[in-house]
Amino acid sequence: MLPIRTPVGLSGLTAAAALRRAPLKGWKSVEKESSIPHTAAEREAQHALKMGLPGASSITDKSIPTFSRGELPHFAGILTFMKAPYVEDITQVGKYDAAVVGAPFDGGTTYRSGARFGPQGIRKISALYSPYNFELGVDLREQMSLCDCGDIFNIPANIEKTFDQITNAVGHIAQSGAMPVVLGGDHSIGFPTVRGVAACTSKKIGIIHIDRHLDISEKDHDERMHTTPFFHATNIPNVPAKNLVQVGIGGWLVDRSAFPVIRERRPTIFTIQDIQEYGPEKVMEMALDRAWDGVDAVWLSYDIDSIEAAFVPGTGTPEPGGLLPREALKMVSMAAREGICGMEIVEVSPPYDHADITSLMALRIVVEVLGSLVSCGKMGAHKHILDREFKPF
Ligand SMILES: [Mn+2]
Repeated sequence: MLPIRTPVGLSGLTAAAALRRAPLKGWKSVEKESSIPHTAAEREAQHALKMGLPGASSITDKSIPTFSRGELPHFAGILTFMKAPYVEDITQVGKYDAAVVGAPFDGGTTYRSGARFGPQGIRKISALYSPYNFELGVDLREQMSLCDCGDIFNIPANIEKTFDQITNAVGHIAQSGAMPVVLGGDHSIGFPTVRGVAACTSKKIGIIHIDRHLDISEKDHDERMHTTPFFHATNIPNVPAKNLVQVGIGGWLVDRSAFPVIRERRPTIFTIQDIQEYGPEKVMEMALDRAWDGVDAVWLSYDIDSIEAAFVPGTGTPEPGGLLPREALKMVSMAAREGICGMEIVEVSPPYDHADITSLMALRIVVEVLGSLVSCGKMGAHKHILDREFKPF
């Protein structure tokens, strides 16, 4: 057992002594860890032995089975998101606090495709992680229940049929009470996902949209491509445009044809320069104020290309000069602390990725949101908005 260092006052100490005795956050995390149970981990280990048979007699650790089942080894296994249980029978999804679902669609892409492999890429690298986070002091396995629903059956060459499939899937999950976590897919899915959640409630929904691009044109190439989701999302009666907050915008791929719409609908737009000037925390405070103004829930739409292109090469429309990973993690964590009714992570394109770094960043965004929801007691807080029966398209 390591000794727990208690915080001390800094007055009367030399600078060097004060530094040595400063109450570092690491020790707070060490203390907090002792309050998290091991119940679910032990249950999983028992299950692994039962399903995978006891390990060879030469192995001292008797929790190791012959066939890998559950979390370990991290490089083994059939991959669901973080090896969460696969919910094959989708009528059972409501038993979980949050449900990951893949929307492997890149028919809305206007430059590099490949986002149809986004869910597979994110699931693959998700095998790396344990469910515990040191800084947040949370263990997702112990403190919430997560499942993986597999993927939505999208129609590769048909945007509109795919939109209906996505709305039906997200609406089904949302109505069950499980919080939808959608792995894209390109950003065209940002309209049908919100449409699914909005159909489960009479209440209003705001959107925090983190991206380098505005994605608010009515059409692109004559279709509802990945440059258009927020035009169509803010056409939904209970998704007001004034509660659309777009963060991280800038660069050379902002479509001028969208500006009449922007001037009319007046979403809030924070550029990267705003983030440089005010800092990510102040910007997120302002963003949350506007997104939550007069609504009952907020959806988080995260485009991985919002992050500096050097960190996320595996994406469809890279744009240098974006967020730093620490800024991105800080901002999604702040958004989650207020509670969200669901989220999507989009535009991860594994064919353009290197060493899984883009998929890893996307995974990190998702688990940062889940961890922050748990640590602030907001997991499941959105359920009060569910007051309308979802009618599938
Ligand atoms: Mn984008």
